[in-house]
Amino acid sequence: MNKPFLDALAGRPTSHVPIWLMRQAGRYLPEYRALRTRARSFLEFCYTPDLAVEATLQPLRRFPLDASIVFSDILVVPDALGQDVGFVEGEGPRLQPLEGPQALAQLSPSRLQAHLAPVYRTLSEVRAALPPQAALIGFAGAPFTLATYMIEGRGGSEFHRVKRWAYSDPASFRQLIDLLVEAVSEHLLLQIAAGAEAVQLFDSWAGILPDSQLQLWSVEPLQRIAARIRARYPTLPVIGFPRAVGSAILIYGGETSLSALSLDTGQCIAWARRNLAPSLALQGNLDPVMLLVGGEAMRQETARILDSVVDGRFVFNLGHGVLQQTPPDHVARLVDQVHAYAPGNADAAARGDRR
Ligand code: 1CP
Repeated sequence: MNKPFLDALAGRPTSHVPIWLMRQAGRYLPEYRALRTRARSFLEFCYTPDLAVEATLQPLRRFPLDASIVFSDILVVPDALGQDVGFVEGEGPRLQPLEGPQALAQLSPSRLQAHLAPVYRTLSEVRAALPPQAALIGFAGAPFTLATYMIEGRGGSEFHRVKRWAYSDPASFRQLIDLLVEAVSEHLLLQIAAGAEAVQLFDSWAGILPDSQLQLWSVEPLQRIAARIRARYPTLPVIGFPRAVGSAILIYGGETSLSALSLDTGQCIAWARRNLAPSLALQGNLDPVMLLVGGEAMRQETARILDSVVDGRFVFNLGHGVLQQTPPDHVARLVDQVHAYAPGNADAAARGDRR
């Protein structure tokens, strides 16, 4: 059976605009919150295939989504490298921060495959259980975003530590990025071997860097990882999500061997489409707060996004992850509206009519 998500990424015609949502699994679903109580820690949850398979499939049971993303986290890579990683309930990740270049010696890439074996098992079990139209996405954090968590110890701060390291000692920062390019490439190749049909690289913190540094620490690492995947799997879609980089998104389109770019909420899809290579697929970019609000505001904004896409290489998504307070019913309406859309028939799509 044809998978609309894979067809759209490859530029083949599809019966409808495909849709999946970043963070489509997780706390906004009551069944996830119930399942979550069965593991003591979030990492233990991620490393228990029975639980991770179920969490991956939960959104697919509710909504006719075109893709599922394996339930895991970007921070399983630093964990597999031997860094101390934990998650504080309601707050987010906490890592024992890397204190300087001497800490690099403590990271051991050789245990990655064994440590992450449960993630690969989860992928192969999900692949066997997916509805026929749905594709399976594997993912990893991009090297710069992982380095940010590894050096800062958490997300969402001022990011002075990671920037100071990168700007003042680029040689040792490069060692860390190179190590992460290797680890992330290996992790993605193993996910593909286990059944992932596309992969997405989350560079969630790329937007904190000025353009000159972006090239070094975000664009080039993504390019190297994509090239490694291409060498083994020439047609497998590699999606990049460099968040909050503004007009620098053009650098990613020009110089990486990425097959698609996922646009954050601040990007204009029509502008990106005009200025990026036609062979590059786009994904995005409804504001997650629109999904949370729902109703007429969401309907109009969704119709606007759909109408601004002029060719078929498009996958509907959010500009960032589903927010925890999102009513699941809003997701159902969004998926219906996107699936009902036919170009030039925005009104029917807006009513959620099925074709
Ligand atoms: O128990 C819980 O609900 C913990 C919350 C949670 C969940 C559901 C975390 C902690 N991670 C996840 C799963 C997850 N994380 C998935 C799979 C689920 C799905 O998409 O359906 C994915 C793809 C991620 C990716 C991820 N983790 C990113 C990249 C995307 C983004 O949001 O920018 C990042 C930055 C993380 C780190 C992380 N892990 C967890 C949280 C709360 C965070 C973000 C914290 C921060 O803002 O720093």
